[in-house]
Parts: sequence; structure tokens; C-alpha cells
Amino acid sequence: MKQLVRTFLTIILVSIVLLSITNRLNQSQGFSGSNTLTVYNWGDYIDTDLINRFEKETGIKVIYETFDSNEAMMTKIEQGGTTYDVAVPSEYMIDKMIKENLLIPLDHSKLPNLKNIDERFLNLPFDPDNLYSIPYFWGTVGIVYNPEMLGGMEITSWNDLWDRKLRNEILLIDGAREVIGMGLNSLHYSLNDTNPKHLQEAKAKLDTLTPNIKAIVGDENKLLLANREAAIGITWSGDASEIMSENEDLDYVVPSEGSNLWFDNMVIPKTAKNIDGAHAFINFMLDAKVAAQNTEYVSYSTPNKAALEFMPEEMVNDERFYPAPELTDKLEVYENLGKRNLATYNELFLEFKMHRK
Ligand code: SPD
Repeated sequence: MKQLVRTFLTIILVSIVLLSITNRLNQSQGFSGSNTLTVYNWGDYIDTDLINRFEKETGIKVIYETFDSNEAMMTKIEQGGTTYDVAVPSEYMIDKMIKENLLIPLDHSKLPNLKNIDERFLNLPFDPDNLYSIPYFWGTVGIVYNPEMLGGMEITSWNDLWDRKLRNEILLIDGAREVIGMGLNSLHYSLNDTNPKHLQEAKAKLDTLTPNIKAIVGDENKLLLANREAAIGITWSGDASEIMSENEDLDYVVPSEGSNLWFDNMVIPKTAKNIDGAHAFINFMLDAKVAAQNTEYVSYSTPNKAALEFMPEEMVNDERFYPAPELTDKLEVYENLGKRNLATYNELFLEFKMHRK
């Protein structure tokens, strides 16, 4: 009998030890359970105070990871291994993820704060009915520059960037669609062009911009421009807005040949382990005051109409960052061009980077 009790106790003890090791391993590898939530977002794209507040209010522990391009995010999600409960891709990648069956349909009854989103940002072609994605931030691609460092020069177009006076003055965003797109737009081609001849022409034109390029950078562009290390940055509008809030000499322009209008949305990837927690997090971020605080912190443009009344007027009324539909209607949204064409954009961008070395 004693032997039986001892064996029984040993089994219970071993089970407890195994359970706690599994739990710890799961946490360190970013696996979510009912009490944890893994969020995968762009760098510099949330007020971390809000994460703490969400944790306190819900008792859910957030594991927060960042990426710097849609392509990097997609590779990580496709590879599996790490389980993300919420991710924040842009429109063309959302289209791709839906087609590849990588997303979970959302339960709108768990997202009552969705009513706060401006209709203008709902039911967009990449996800009609918002079955899989909820607006987070939106913006344009453009040129932030310091006229004072350029002797008063005014920049209005992509083609202005090829001016010989701008030697070593330009910081380029580290994004394949953005840089190849800039080459295409400068030749008056579409940002979604897949004609190989046009793409080669764009790449050849970009190669001639090399003497004017100081560096190809990620989030550090803000520091470099604020510190006057360069006079010009090709950036997403929100980065420009953040830099400009610290230096009023700078200006931001959407080039006259055209540019990109983009939308970053929250999604729940298929591999999510905490689907209820993911809905709770998305709904929390949609709250008007939370969205206002987040927007003031990251400086990007919010699609949350109800948040606008809690934000400083000068921010909401700045047409450079809250352009009217008449302007945004003229811009192009990236389309999902398919695996082959997206790979071509990436290869051309890599070749362009190699050409600089
Ligand atoms: N530092 C945050 C950057 C987020 C930018 N997202 C823009 C995506 C455009 N395709």
C-alpha cells in the first residue's frame, strides 16, 4: 500500500514539475495562453504605457515584439514557431494573408468600440466588411526636409531629389515597395506596376540617385533628421510628423507625381492561442481616449474619429497629416501583386542597395 502511495505521489510531483517547465518554455518562446497575449507590431508604434494599462485592467500579460517591414513580419508568421495573437500588417500584406488563409475571422460582437472608426477607413478593398482586419493607423509616403539646410530650396516632386545640390543629403526608408515605388512614380508609372521593362527603368533611375543618398535607414531616420545629419528623408507621414513636432524648420510634402496611401490594420493570425484576449486588446486600442493617447505618442494619423476630440486641435487640423479625401483619392494604395511580382520588387531593391556599395 505504502509503495502505491509513494508511486502516486511521485507521479503527481513529476507532473507538476513538467507542467511548470512547459509553462515557462511557452512564455519564453512567445507562446500565448489564456493569460498571456503576444502582440507583433512595427517598431515605435505604440505608447507602452497603454500596454501596462491593458495588463492591469485585464490581468493578461502582454509579450510585445516588433518588426520593421511587412515582408519580415510575413516571413516570421509563415515560418511558424512563434505564436502571435495580434499583428499589424499593411493593406497589401493583409490581402496576401487572407488569400493564404493565415488570418482568423473577427467576432465583431467582441469589438463594440469599432463604432469609433471613421467610415472612410472601413470596408476598404483589401478587406471588404473588415472581416479580418481593424484600422490602427494610416498615412502617406512623402518627403520631409529642412529648407533652411538647403538654402531655402523648395521640394515639391520626386524628381527634385535628383538635383546635384542634394549630394549626400537624402535618407531613404528601408522598404522595397517604397523605394521601387518612388522610382516608378518619378517616371509617372503606377506604384503597382508589374511591367518588367518599367521596373528595370525605375531601378536604373534609382541607381543614378546614389550620389545624393546618405543612407537607407529604419526608425533611426527620425534621430538623424532631428540632429541635422541629413536635410531630407523619404518617410512615412507619421515619422515626419514626429520629427516636425521637435523641429519647426522642417516641412513635409507629398510629391506632385503621386505617392502611396497606406493603412496598417490589426489582425489575428491563424496560429493565435488567445483569441478572446486578442479581441480584448483590439477593442481596448479602439477606445477613443486610448486611441487619442496612442496617436499623440506615436504621431501617426488615427482612423479613430471619436479619438479626434481628445487630441490637440493643431494636430487634427494639420492637413499634411490629415489630408482631405480629395487629396488621398489621387494617391495609390499598394496592391497585393502576387508572390512572383513581390519577389521581383524585393530583388530589385536588394540590387539597388548592392549598387550603392
Ligand atoms: N515606426 C512605425 C512605422 C509604421 C509604418 N507603417 C507603414 C506601412 C506602409 N506600408
